[in-house]
Amino acid sequence: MSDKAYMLFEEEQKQRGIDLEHVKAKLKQFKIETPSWGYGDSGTRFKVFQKVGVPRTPFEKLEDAAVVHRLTGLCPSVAIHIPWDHVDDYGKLKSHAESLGLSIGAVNPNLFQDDDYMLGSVTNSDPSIRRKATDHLLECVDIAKETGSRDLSLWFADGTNYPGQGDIRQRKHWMLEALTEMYRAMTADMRMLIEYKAFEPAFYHTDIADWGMAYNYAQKLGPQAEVLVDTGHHLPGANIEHIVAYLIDEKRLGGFHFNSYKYADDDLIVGSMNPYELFLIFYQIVLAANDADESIRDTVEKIAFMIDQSHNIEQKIPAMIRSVLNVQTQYAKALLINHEEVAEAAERGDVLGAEDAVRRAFEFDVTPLLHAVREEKGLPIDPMKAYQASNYATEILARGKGGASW
Ligand code: AOS
Ligand code: ZN
Ligand code: ZN
Ligand code: ZN
Repeated sequence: MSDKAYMLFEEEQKQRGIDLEHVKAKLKQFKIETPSWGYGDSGTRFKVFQKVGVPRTPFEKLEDAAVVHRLTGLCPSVAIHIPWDHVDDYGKLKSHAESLGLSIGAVNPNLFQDDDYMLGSVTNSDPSIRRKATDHLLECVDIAKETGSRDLSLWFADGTNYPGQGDIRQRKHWMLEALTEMYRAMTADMRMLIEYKAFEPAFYHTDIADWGMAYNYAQKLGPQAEVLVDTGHHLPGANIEHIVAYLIDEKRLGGFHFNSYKYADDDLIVGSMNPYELFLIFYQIVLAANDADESIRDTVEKIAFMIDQSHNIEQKIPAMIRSVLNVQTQYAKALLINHEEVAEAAERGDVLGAEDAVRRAFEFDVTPLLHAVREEKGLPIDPMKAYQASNYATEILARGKGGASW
């Protein structure tokens, strides 16, 4: 991309009243956490395809994540999943991350892959299973202390497949009991991010099925508990950006799991199916980031932007690069919204004018802007191409087949 393209872009944005220096500064600060599990083999309930070159250990997953960060400048932290990323010495994992220019991000307990949890983990009617599940939550708090992680992200597969299978209200109490125990074990600088999901693997009821339930738990627990919005976890037609705005306003939006969906929790590459929705989510975030109320700005500041995808047929590393670039692109577009123009149109009752002021930002080609940002940060202007031109993809083939899988 030539300087000329950027100059034209700059001129056009200036005329619209957009301060590109501010936009660039925002883009340079932007961070997206990638998940360790996104680098391993994963798939569907039908088949997990084993790829050659997939990381064999949590250490190698970090090495792949470091490549994504080196090429995009966007991903300095990596979420871990326990026990998928179990190591004997988490201090060692932390220093390995640091030696690669990374840090360990959110710690995700896994309460869905043990036979004991078939009828529930923290909501199981068997007290010894509930104890085991809660102990795992506490173990994850300890791991977070060792890895220096701020966030604990919780997703529970708990639910039932048939009416009568479980006592919904009793399970609600057990859920709160376990969360309370974990909450009390957290240090003052930790956050509990509570994820919700409409269905799957449970198909009748899920114990934390929507944002309202997650929000209710967070409120009962205290200010260190917040809601995590996974974009794939809603029933069709849900207005995710409304949920986002609502939770920001309540100061309970802790973070995102980004991915794309066509039907349900499809875990496809974020921005590949519904980029406009992603843009509208960022519209709400950018709007709140400029709020007069400092506590709202503070909430936005602390949002953990994370990827949660399952790359079944894609090559893992380029899939992750594509994902974070897609997020960056929609964020960049949202930064081009002229909020005064939107507000003035809305004030006049000019519905079409307001919609136009929002949509127009989406229609800009932000390539010159992103190239400029990358150039100024000393990054390759096209990280996908840079990855393909590197030897990394061939070097990792030496790892062979049968690496880490979920
Ligand atoms: C599951 O549907 C959730 O999105 C969780 O965040 C889960 O822990 C993650 O996807 C890893 O499988
Ligand atoms: Zn998720
Ligand atoms: Zn999910
Ligand atoms: Zn998902």
